[in-house]
Formats: sequence, C-alpha cells, structure tokens
Amino acid sequence: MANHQYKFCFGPWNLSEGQDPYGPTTRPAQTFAWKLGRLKKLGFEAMMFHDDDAVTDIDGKSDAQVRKEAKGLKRCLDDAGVAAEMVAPRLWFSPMTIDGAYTSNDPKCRKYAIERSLRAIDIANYLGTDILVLWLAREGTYLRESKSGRRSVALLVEAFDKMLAHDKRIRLAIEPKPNEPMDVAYLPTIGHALAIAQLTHDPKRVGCLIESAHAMLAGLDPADEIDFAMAFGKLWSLHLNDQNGLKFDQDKPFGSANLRVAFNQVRALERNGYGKKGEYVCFDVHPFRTTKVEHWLAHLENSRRTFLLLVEKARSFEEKRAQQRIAERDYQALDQLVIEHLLGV
Ligand code: XUL
Ligand code: MN
Repeated sequence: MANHQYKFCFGPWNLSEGQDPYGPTTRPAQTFAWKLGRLKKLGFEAMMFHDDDAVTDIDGKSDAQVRKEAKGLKRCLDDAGVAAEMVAPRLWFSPMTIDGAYTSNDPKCRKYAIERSLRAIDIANYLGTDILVLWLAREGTYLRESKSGRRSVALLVEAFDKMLAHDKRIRLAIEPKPNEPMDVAYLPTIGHALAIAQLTHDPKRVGCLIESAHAMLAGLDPADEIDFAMAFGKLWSLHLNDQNGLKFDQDKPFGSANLRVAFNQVRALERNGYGKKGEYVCFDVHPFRTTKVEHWLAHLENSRRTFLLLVEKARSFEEKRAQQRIAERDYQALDQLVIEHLLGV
C-alpha cells in the first residue's frame, strides 16, 4: 500500500453548542477566531465553510459587501496558514426553501436557490477553493405526490448546469443523504450523484462527497461507497463520522459506533490513494450534548487520532495471510484475523 500523509479539515459548525429539537444549547457560542486558532493547534490544515459561515447574514448583503467580507476572511485564513477546503450553500434555512430549493414548486424560490448558489461559488473563488459542496437538504418530499420525481431530476440538472456555466473551474461535489430533514431525498446515494452528473453539460465537473453516517442511513457500507466513487475518480471530499443504526443523523466521532466499518473505510481510502491529489479528510462530527466546555474539542481530536491509528492498522494488516484465507474460502478465519488485528493480539 502506498504510504502518504493525510491532511485534515473541519467546519465551524463542528464546534456546536449542543441544541437539539428538544432542548436549548448546553455550551456558549465560541468566536470564529477561537475556532480557527484551535483548528491549527489540533493539527488540522483546512476549514470547510457554508456560504453564511464565511459571510454572515448573506441574503441581506450586496455583492460588493459579500466580496469584501469573503476577501477579509481569506486574509485571515492566510495569516493563520489555513486553507478553505470547500464552500456549501446553506439552502435549508431561508423561508424561500421551505418546499425545497432547486426542486421547489415555486419558481421564485427556485430562482432564489440558484442565485444563492452562484453567490456561494463566488465566495469559493474569493476563498481559493474550486469545490462547491451540495448537500441537498430539502430536495425531496414529505409527501410523494407533492412533486414529480422526473421533473425534479430535470430541475436539479438545470440548477447544476447554471452553476457549471457561472464558473468554468468550479467542481460540484454532491453530498448524498437518504433522509432527514426530508422523509425521502432525491439523491440518496453516491450512485445517484454520479448518475445525475452524466445529465449535466459537463459531467467531469460533477462529483461527490461521501459522509459515513449518510451512507449508513441509506443501509450502505461507506467503504463500498468510497470504492465506487473512487473507481470513477469522483471522490473530491469526505465527511468521516459514525452512526448507530437507522435513526436521526448522529455525527458521532469516527469509529465510535462501528470500529470495524471505520477500519474498512480507511482501507478503502488507502487502496484508492485518497488524498494524493490534495483531497482532505474532513470530520463532520459534533460534540455530544453532554460535552462540557473544557472537553469541547475532544470529538475532533479523537476522530483524527482514531483515523491515524486505523491508518496504522490498515498498513500493518497481514495482507498475505488474508489472501491465503480468501483463496481457501475460509472466511471464518478471515473474520477472526480482522478481529484479532483490531484487538491488537
Ligand atoms: C448534513 C451535513 C452537512 C453538510 C454540509 O447532514 O452533513 O453539514 O456536510 O452542508
Ligand atoms: Mn456532512
């Protein structure tokens, strides 16, 4: 296996304050400067941004203001020696995206969603990244009869085409998730993301981002999703985390619920050379609601540490012995080989 160094990333939202649908925050909000300072100290090299993480209250600002603030942020990142990994339009907060963004039944709302996305692309430019991440939060239905799936595919392609035309260098990384907040989402898996890319006018610039928890919510193995996306050369970003079964999106620390599944994700990244073209390993993890202020960074620190330990485990796995077991079709022994390797015996 090729040995290379991984580079790490997280977003300002990953230092969240603990609110959930049933209760308020449990930690006070920290400033952006504090988050940026901690990021560097923890051994991370890049930060990912929603458009309004980069420029707050973006909808109320002029293009000139957006440019000024985004460029100010870029200077601040440069001074800190931190790269911007991606920008993602937050298309799930506004009253204009209640019924979806690009697939809303209201043309005014669809126009808003596209204009906001073009602005997010401008911000990506100012911050020096060519990746626009699209988590299509509200593109789906609560009620299947409320939208036509066929029309929604056409509307998504139309929106992607406008983004691709707006900037000849931008790459769209679709982050699939099968549900939450929607009952059923339109692009639930990597297969859907890569298939819809083919309908756009520049399929080469439409790829994907895999989030471990999202793949698990679709009942899939994230390692297989990684292999699939990388077979197409289309895995441009990654949100590692963990998920305990089919419930709400948990964003647990990497390896917290499914250590073996985490090991297999690292093996998949290793065999495909993820990171060799400059891609970052991002952790889309959240602190538990119970986390005290003094332990606020632990979920990020631990995810990075677990990842690096699993890289060692992947590189020291007895591949020859595993291949013998495979040749003998002795998967019982293969199973135990993996278990004992992970247990360190
Ligand atoms: C939602 C999610 C988002 C995206 C960025 O489940 O993962 O944080 O990663 O918009
Ligand atoms: Mn994510």
